[in-house]
Amino acid sequence: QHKRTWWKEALIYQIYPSSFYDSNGDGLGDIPGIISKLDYLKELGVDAIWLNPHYSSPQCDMGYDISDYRDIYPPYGTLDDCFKFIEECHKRDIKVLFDLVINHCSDEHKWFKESRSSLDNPKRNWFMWRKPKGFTDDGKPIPPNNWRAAFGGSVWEWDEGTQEYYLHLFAVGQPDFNWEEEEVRKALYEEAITFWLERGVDGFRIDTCNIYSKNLDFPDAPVLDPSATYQRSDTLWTNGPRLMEFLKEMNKETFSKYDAVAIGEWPNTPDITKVLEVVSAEAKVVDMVFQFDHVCMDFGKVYRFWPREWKLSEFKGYIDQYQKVVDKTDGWQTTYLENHDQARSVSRYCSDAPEYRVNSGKLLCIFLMSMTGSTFVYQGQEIGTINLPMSIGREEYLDCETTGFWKDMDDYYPNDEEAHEKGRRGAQLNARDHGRFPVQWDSSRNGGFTTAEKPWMIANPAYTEINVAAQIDDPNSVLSFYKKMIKFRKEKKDLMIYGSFRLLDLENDQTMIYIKEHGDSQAVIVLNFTKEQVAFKLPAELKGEAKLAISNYKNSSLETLEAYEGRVYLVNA
Ligand code: TEU
Repeated sequence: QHKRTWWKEALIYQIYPSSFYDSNGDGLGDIPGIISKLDYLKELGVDAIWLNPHYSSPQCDMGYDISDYRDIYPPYGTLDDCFKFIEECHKRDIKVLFDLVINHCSDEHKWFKESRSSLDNPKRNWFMWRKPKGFTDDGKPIPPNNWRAAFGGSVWEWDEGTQEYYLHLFAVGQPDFNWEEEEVRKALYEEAITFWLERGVDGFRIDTCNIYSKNLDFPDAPVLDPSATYQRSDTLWTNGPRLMEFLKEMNKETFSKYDAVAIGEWPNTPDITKVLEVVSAEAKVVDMVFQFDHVCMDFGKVYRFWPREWKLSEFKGYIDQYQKVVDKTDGWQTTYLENHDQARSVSRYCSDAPEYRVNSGKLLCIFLMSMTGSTFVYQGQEIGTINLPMSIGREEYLDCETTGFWKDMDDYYPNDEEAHEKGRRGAQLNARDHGRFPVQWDSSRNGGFTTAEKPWMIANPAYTEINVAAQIDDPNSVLSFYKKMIKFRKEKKDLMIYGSFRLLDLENDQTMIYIKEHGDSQAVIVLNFTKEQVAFKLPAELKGEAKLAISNYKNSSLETLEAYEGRVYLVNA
């Protein structure tokens, strides 16, 4: 059913260039810094690297605002450094995936500058320009609809020069392309994709893959927050009418010609049949997608930072759905718990208290490495790093999503201390900043990330205890556990990577127990997501004797699971 390919079996490691390793002491990570750590990654068991945007950019959204697709952000290095990075990865048999950001570019990209220069510029239609809905009594333009941008304010930015609005679903500095124009699509395929495939890149992680096709009516969003001028609207921009057509065309014109892998970001699509249309091998849209339900379940329905309680059963329900994609069809799936847009998984799904965090990190590692599909690990996850502490000040949060949200709160709730407190708390739990601080290499100043006095963003003070140097030779560390599990996953790939998945305890809010199966062999995975001891019994219907293969505790009792204990039993394997 599933043709075996490198990307299905690959352990894909995500690198955020600004925070991985600083080789020249300017406080910002860089490409030579990444190259210097490739042996570390090889040793960990990494097969492919997904590199977050490293292109020329004014950095209003950490490189997701690209001003030249064919060049490098100078503080990260030169084009030659980048080619050397590709070469050094390939030398070690590590594949290279770049980030593909083509829903929007930077407002400093030459295409946008041309487009905004006049109403009759040949590139005017390359972006989404619209007339105002009208004017207020005192002559101010009214935007075409009430959509709130992902980073706050309206999605429409007024252009004085040409007296029209342009659309930016994200930051003001990230104008959306007009994908309706064939010329735009062709230019993007050429400059953003083929250019890099010609230079040896093995595939792409495709940013905001399901929002290229817009609903051109731009209907108003329902009012979720009566105090706000602009309303949450992301479900209105996803999965638009021409999306499949665009993606199939892109695949045909680019990836398929180079046998490159395409991994799409795919939020707002809980309906698994919709996901199947995209990842089915036959459909030739993309190879796999990142679904979002399990990383959004604690976000508020109105704002990300108005948090919600979540339950393990909810999490398991999503995972169960995702796993069905691979089980029942020719489609492929991804598993991830962290990336640069998310808080740290130990803090979020388990516990980062000093007495629990090591076992929490290992438990989540067992979970990840036993999921069918391709597995992603984000930098720092392999050492079980945790969120920034609750005590850090508001000024340390640099991400435009966090600061944009706070600005909206200041505008909409100027005197409401409770609303502000709720928002602050939400950011402490879930700001993207937690996914962006420097990697903790050792216990020296700033975690050994840079020789500069100050890194570009605050280092997590936890570096004194949680760091690579302290873990690398310790057989009981989270890092050693990752190495072991990554190896185990590959050795048992029929079960772990390709095996079928059956969840046994959907309703249980303490444990997650599932069986992986391939032919006669089985693996039983048992995870206790709580601080409590939990009674436990091996499932009765196994095909033979279950032997304990992996555990994050030295001594496991048959009837009880300890706090955050995780185990893998093998049957006939
Ligand atoms: O993210 C798009 C996305 O769907 C969201 O998860 C987004 O990160 C936001 O936090 C919603 O709450 C991608 C990138 O991963 C992100 O870093 C970029 O900021 C964004 O696209 C724009 O390019």
